[in-house]
Amino acid sequence: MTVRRVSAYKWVPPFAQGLVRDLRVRWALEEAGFAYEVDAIAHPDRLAPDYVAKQPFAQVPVYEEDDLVLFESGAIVLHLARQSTMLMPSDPTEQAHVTMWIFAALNSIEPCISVLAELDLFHAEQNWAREQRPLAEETVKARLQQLADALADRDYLLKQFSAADLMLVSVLRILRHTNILAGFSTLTAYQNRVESRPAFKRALEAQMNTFAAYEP
Ligand SMILES: N[C@@H](CCC(=O)N[C@@H](CS)C(=O)NCC(=O)O)C(=O)O
Repeated sequence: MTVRRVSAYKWVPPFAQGLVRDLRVRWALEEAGFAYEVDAIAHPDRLAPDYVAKQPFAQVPVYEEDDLVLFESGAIVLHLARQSTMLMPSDPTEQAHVTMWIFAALNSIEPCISVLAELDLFHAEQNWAREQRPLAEETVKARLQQLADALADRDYLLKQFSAADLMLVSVLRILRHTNILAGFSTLTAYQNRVESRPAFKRALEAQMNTFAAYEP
């Protein structure tokens, strides 16, 4: 039987709980119905040589599937999507579209959202961050408007839920410390629709349970 393992932190501060990127992998595994084990590491242990040998940037998640070792949540979710029609349809055109939207989420949307989140969550007291914030917020809003226009009145990016929605909503969640998404009713309805999936709830609960079980 295939053994699947995901690395995750034993604990992170509340601002990061529910956002750590192992959530994307847990969610994909839940959607696919694949059982998995969690390799919970203390934050400093990401720097240990045996961990860096698996994840050269000292981050979570690492995904292990028998002898295969993968890092990068996008690559891991795509790998899982190739194994389950719950995540990616079998039609080649639709598969190409899932891949395209995963890249769009990670490469065209996440970067500007991450800039804003880093200003707000790590540097809010710095003058340089206060100066940069208006432009950072404007950039995010412009990109979200383009996304809302592209999504239009569709329930999902493709005809049905796919790994593309999983990744896009995982990225939109990074804005939860702001009220920016509330300005885009199409996107909040979309996020609520995707997050109401039982597989998402199970994945989120599993990540949060790891933190709750932590004893320093
Ligand atoms: N591009 C990577 C990013 C992974 C990442 O940023 N992981 C964070 C947690 S969400 C991390 O472990 N950062 C190291 C740290 O906390 O210092 C991916 O999508 O897998």
